[in-house]
Amino acid sequence: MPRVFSGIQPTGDPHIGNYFGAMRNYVRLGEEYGKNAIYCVVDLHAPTNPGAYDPARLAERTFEMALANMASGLDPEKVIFFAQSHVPEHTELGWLFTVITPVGELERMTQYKDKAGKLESIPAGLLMYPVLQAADILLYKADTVPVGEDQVQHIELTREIARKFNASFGETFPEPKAVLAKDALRIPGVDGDGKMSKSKGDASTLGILEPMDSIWQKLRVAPTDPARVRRTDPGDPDKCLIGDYHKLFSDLPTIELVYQGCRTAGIGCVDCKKMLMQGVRRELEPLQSRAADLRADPDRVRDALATGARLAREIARPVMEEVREKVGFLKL
Ligand code: AQP
Repeated sequence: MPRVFSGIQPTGDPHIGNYFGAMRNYVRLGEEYGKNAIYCVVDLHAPTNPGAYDPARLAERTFEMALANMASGLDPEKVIFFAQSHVPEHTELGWLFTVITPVGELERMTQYKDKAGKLESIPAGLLMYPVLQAADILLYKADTVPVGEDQVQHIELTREIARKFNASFGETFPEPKAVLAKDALRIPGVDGDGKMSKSKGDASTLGILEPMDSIWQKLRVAPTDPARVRRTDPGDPDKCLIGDYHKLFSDLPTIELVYQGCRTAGIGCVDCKKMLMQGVRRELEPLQSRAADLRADPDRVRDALATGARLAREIARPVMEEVREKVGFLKL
């Protein structure tokens, strides 16, 4: 039976990269797959980000990430939605996968190299992250994984782990494929320094729950095409992150207007940013209003996660029974 799985880390406030790159696809596929769409706040992964992990804030961040997904349109009554640490089968399967995964494969992972390169002491968990991620997906025998482009290499490794497990212990897992949001492959940070990323901190991100005036303050000073020095210089909107953001937030006539205006110096960068802000408001204000409703009634979020964990375990338990038997554990 076709099944979707994806997870999001509670490592900070969800941003427009997470939203356009992944969260909107969760909602779309949820409509299609119903209870065969399984989504999870992957709180067991969060401590592998030493810079972004604070035990005093993990529970709150897990709650906030769940709330943000529900405010974005994820309906926990239609799909299965839970927190990873509430389903202990994830770690059990993850451990078994460490046994069949070569360390060399893990050391090749781009995200590992980026993150490990900034650390003096590298936790083993950072290296093992994609192994646990493979367990997250395969525990539900999911074959479809909506993610941003940065995760494609991890999904390829998941396929390899599935192949290896099947070859060693008999046909058990499907080889899942990544589903990308084609219009939002790798959204740049608002500071102009590479990919927008939670763990890079507030200066990189535009939060989907961030107040509008704070978003505007970041957009106001955001870098634009560096070749456009004066208002009268023509610019290249394809080399400008404001141009990229317009493609996410603005309607087609506005995109055509600002792209043409930029190329002919008919529109200044501040006006271009103000027009972008109209699209930002249109997209995020309703979402933020739903978030405020949920915050006023936090049990809606907690109850949804509790039900989700129960439903997830109903799928996970028999899969683990099958796995335990195949790998040869003593059955009592
Ligand atoms: N900038 C981005 N553009 C498009 N998609 C993105 N995603 C993240 N950043 C962008 C997608 O969001 C989903 C959830 O991400 P995650 O929380 O699992 O971790 P991540 O990919 O590592 O995202 P961050 O924001 O960069 O988090 P940190 O800093 O904690 O590592 C994923 O599907 C991801 O592809």
